[in-house]
Amino acid sequence: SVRKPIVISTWDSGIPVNEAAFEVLKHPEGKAIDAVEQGARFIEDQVNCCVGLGGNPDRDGFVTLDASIMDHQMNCGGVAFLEDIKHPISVARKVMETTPHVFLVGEGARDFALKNGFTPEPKVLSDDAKRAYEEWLKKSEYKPIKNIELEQNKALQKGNGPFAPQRFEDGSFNHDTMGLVALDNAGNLSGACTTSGMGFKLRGRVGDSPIIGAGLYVDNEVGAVTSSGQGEEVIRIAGSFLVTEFMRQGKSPETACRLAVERLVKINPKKARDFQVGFIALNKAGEYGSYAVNPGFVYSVTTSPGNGKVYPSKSYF
Ligand code: SD4
Repeated sequence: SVRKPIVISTWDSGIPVNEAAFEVLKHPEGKAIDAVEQGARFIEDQVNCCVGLGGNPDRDGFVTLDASIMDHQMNCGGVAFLEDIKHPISVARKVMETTPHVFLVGEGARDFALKNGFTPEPKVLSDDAKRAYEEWLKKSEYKPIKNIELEQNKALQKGNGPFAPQRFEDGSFNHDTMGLVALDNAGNLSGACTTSGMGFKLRGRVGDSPIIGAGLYVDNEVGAVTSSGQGEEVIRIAGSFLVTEFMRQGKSPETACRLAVERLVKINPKKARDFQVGFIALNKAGEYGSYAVNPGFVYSVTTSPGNGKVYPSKSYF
């Protein structure tokens, strides 16, 4: 039997995101595409290290946002390098629904947003981001850390928080892109992915999150996949598409994620010890799974309002 509706999302910060998605899915006619947009909007409204305008800036001190969305009919939209617009996921959806295009970036994406009624926000860093940036400037080293410490994850594995992306005293940071995929009552899949990208990145850098097939992919015949972690590594293997294709070949969601991770590690096993990538996957039957390169990745699963649970991901190392 098909387990639906269901929403799964990256990290423990996915718990309240899934709840927001279930505001849509609790209605029998609620659509997965609306659910994932609402979930993404929820976290774009929060101040945290890695999603939305409160996120960590690039190395020049500017917050630039990336997002993508995809529905059950292969419609998709993305925005990248978008500045001072609060809800990139909704701009991505507008691109998907109202233009002949899939992907808008930078100034053009911003102009498009303004023309479509989005209002520009003041260009100020959140207090947390300002502190992190000032700390980072002392060394100015681009050195993403892999993920949260295992001790902290032990608390997460019990499902008791902290339900927000983490930012560390020394300005280092955790990968906390929000990716979520959902299966609605009608049996349709959709997904969304939103991020401020890797903190202290080069200006203009775009990761996997807004790229269809890399940070997000949905094939309504098969399943839906999203990723978090070092985007460059995910782009290299067209990660979310690859996981989807493994599911098409009959692999379970977890096995499909594992095979993609193995593909990544094989490229350079030594280097792979030093970065994190995690995939989460949901299939048409509502079965789900995940796999990460390194320990520390967790994801959130919700099947009815209030029952969200955080699961630790298995990992290659
Ligand atoms: C990126 N995948 O831009 C994102 C980063 C991430 O929390 O997961 N950040 O590469």
